[in-house]
Parts: sequence; C-alpha cells; structure tokens
Amino acid sequence: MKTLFSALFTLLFSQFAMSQPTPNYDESKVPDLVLPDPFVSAKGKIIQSAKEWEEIRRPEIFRLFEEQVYGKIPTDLDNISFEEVKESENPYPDQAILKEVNITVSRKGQHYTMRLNVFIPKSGKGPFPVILLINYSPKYPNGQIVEEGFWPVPELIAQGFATASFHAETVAPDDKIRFSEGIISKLYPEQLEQADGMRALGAWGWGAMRAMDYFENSALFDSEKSVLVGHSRAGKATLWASANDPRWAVTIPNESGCGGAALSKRKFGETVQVINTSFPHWFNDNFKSYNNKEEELPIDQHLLVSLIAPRAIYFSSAREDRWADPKGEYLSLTLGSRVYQEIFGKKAVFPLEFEELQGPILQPSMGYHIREGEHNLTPEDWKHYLEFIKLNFKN
Ligand code: GTR
Repeated sequence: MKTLFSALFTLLFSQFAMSQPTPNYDESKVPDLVLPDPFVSAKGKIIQSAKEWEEIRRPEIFRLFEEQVYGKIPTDLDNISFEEVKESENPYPDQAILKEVNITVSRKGQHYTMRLNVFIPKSGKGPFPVILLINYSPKYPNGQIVEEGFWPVPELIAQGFATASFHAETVAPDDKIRFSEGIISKLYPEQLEQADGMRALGAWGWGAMRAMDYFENSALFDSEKSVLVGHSRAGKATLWASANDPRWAVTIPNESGCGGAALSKRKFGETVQVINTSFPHWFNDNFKSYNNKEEELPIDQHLLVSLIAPRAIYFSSAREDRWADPKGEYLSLTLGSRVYQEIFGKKAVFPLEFEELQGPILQPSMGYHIREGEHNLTPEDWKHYLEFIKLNFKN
C-alpha cells in the first residue's frame, strides 16, 4: 500500500513539476530583446509630435493591450449613485472621518453595488488630494484595514491626504471560477463571450474608475490631485486602469511584476505561461496564445508605460522579489520614458544601468526605487511614494 501511495505521489509530483516550468533567474539566459518601437506606427510611420502620438500611435498601442492582454474595460452605464452607509467602527476617530460609500451602477436594468472605504482628514482644509489603494488581501475582505504599513492611513491623513481603498472582491472575486460573479456577469455579461473581454484585472480597474467618479462628484476631494496605488496583482490593475482613465494624475504600481511593470519578453521569474496557468482569470483569453511565446507579443510593458505619458508614474521593486523581475521592471520604465521625453518634453532621465542603482530616482514625472527585502508594500515604499507625490502636487 505504502509503495502504491508513494508511486502515486511521485507521479503526481512529476506531473506538477512538468506543468510548472522552472523559472529562469540567470541573467545570462535572458533572450536578446527585440522590442516594439514606440515611435513607429503599424503602417511604418515615424511618430514625431504629440499630435501624431495621440492620434495615431497611442490608440494603436492601447488597442493591442486591450485585444491581446488585458481585455476591454467597458465604461457604458446608465446610472451611478453614491450612498454613505455606517457599518464599521472608525479605527482612527481622532484624525479622520470614515466614510463607507456604496457605489451603485445600473446598466440595462441590472444593478450592482461596490463598497469604497474613505478616510478624510479631520483637520486642515479641503478639497483634499486623494490616494486610492486597490486592495486584495484575503485577510481583510471588507477592505477596511490591512496590516501595519500596507495602507498607512494615519500617516497619509497626517500629511494632508484623503485616502480610500476598495477590495478586489467587491468588484470581481480573485478566483478562477468565481471571478465573473461581480460586475462582469451582473453588468457586462457579454464580455465573457469575447476573447478580448474584461476579466478580473480589468474589473478591478473598472472599480478604480468608479471610485474616481465618486471623488469627482464630491467637493471634499481635489480629484485633479489623485493617486492610484496597487501592490502586485493590484499593481497590474492599477497600470491598466490608468492607461484607460486619464483622470489619475499619479500612478504607482508597487512590485507589479509579470503582466504589470516587468518586460514579458525577458522571461525572467514569472512568465506569461506561468501566470496564465495559475491565474487564468486575470487576463483575457487572447493572452493565453502567448504562453511560452513571449517573442510573438506585438507589445511589451514599456508601451504600457507610454500609454500613461505624460502623467506621473513611479515603479518600485524589492531586491529579493526576483519572481517579479526587478530589472525587467526598471527597464520597462526607462524604455517607456522615451515617450515622456521625446514626445512630451518631460525631464525623465535614467542614466544608470539597473546594476548601478544606488538610491531612489525621483523626478517629477517618473520615479523608481528598489529596496532590500521581499515582495510587499512597506512603510519604506510609502516614504518614497509620498516624496514623489508631493513633488507632483507642490503647486
Ligand atoms: C503571485 C503572482 C504574481 C503577483 C503576486 C501577488 O502569486 O504570481 O504575479 O501578482 O502573486 O499579487 O502578490
């Protein structure tokens, strides 16, 4: 019996090992990169001005990401309303007012309500600049409080920001079977039949856009001074949301890795095949056709950066987070910076190689840091983000 059991175990284990390719962590094995040029249109036109960028190249790149990677984020809706409810105790009653906001969206006779948690400074004079964090921690499904440092509400409030968060689960569950149980099947069921339809990352981005609708609707917030932050999978959603929605002034994907900040074609750490196998509900169906064929992708993540230009963007990495490919995150930012500089005349210069980086790089439109330690969103990360945000909002 024991032998049969161990034979079965060995078989199952080897099947698992076969289905999970060993990640590459060896820089010498990274393939030579052939990356699509931001300045050459599909028809071969050289893009030289902001007008040509906005009218020709940007829409082309946007459509490729929509079609081949993330899926559309539909924005048509019949009605949106905001209602304050009172369900939780305010954990910071001395510093902040807590607003729990139900955002209800109606489309084609269907209604769906998501929950946004907002803290507003008690002192100081509004309208307040606002920082939204997309949260997915399974430990805090009501999206209220996350571990020390991950969402440092008292600190953000003390520095004069309003800050809000919603949980992924309130829009689309982070589950390969149940992901459509939120807005996708309730409001946009036709997306499920489309190979370039919205999936979980797009749905989380949609949630951020509805939060922005709320900020714009209220005199409490200075929605032109708005920051979108997400860690890891929520960082991927942050990037795609901001590419879709120019209302975000500052975009901060923290350690967002594969399908986020990192270049896919490097195949370092997590790859397209691995991410699509573990999380088939994150990206659209077409993205699966690039499993183990990253070289065939018509885009790479530096072009996602370019879609956000000239708005401020900040990438970050952690030294031990090799799964997310820190060098690939830095490279896509620096390659994307060419659009900031050459099309929009922004000062966004990255003279250092990844290996030479000493401290954070802080420029008004673009910033980057790599810190020691593991994959997480920490007080050290927030410290740099606040400096970057203040640099952008100084007037
Ligand atoms: C990992 C996944 C990454 C990253 C991370 C996270 O399991 O492979 O792409 O998103 O989860 O969200 O923390």
